[in-house]
Amino acid sequence: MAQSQSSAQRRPQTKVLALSGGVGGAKLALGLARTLPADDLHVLVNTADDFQHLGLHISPDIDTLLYTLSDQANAMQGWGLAGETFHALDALGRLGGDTWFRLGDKDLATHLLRSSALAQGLTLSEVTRTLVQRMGIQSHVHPMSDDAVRTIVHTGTGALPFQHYFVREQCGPAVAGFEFEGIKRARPNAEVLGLLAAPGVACIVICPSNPYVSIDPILQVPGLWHALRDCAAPVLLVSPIVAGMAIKGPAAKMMAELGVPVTAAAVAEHYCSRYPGLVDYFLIDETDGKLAADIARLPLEVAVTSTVMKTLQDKQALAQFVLKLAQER
Ligand code: FO1
Repeated sequence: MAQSQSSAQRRPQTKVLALSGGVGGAKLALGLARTLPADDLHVLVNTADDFQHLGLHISPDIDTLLYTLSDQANAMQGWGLAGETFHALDALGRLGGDTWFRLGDKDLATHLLRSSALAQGLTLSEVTRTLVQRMGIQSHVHPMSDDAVRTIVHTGTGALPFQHYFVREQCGPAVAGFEFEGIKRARPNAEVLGLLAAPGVACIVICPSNPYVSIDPILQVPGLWHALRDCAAPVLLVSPIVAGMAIKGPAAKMMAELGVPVTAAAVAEHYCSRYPGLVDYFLIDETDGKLAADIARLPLEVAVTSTVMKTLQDKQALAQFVLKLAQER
């Protein structure tokens, strides 16, 4: 009598794992969330932008994703909540407190709940799961690690914690390099390792986030990029550089300051050289179609589509393109 297969083995590969950080990543994550059956999307989020501020533990990339997936985000800014007020911050300013990092009144509730939960000994994954449930989000949101990893930006005028570089200095100083403090002892998210070891993953999507400060910190958590590479599912990466520019954020400026050509080809080279065998498909925008042959010399397949996401329709169209490409493999 043949051993009947478990339901997990019988179900086809339907789960999608997306790697995301920042605003660009959250856009494609939203497109995937609005395209897939609710329970099938897992998002692995960068936490190296996290920092302690005013006694609060702030997790910007997690919150940008949560607010985007729950349709609460300030769409113009990409981060923070729509319809926000800043009465608490203004009152803090009158008392001489730090107001350079704009914490809205409603946003503060998230930081207060997270900070008190962490202070009670919950892990970042546990408090993120609570926030996901309370915000009515169906997708699964996984911090890359529950251990502290902090991006330090090395600049011509010294080393800066990430938010000091990104917000207080408004990405002004020229970057010379990045360091992820704590990364060597950071343990990868166990739930994601479990997902990658099981047969249910249909594809892995590396969203169009900043390679240096959003995706590299995730991939460099010990054991993680190898687990992604060794998973049977294809890995598809969407270039964050289109026609020599970053859609949003300092990626292009950072590349120029590091002496790297600001092209989709250079992004492909970044990943192939650091994570050999990881990326199966590299997706570039139609405006960069002429680069396809050049990039295809690298050990990956190149696909050309419209990768600029302005509307929800654009986000869903790109998500559908990615999922279709993965199925064809
Ligand atoms: N980005 C800014 O440029 N200025 C801010 O004042 C700011 C406040 C802020 C508050 C909460 C939050 O979750 C994100 C916030 N961000 C702000 C964005 C954040 O610095 C970046 O989104 C990430 O760290 C990089 O993607």
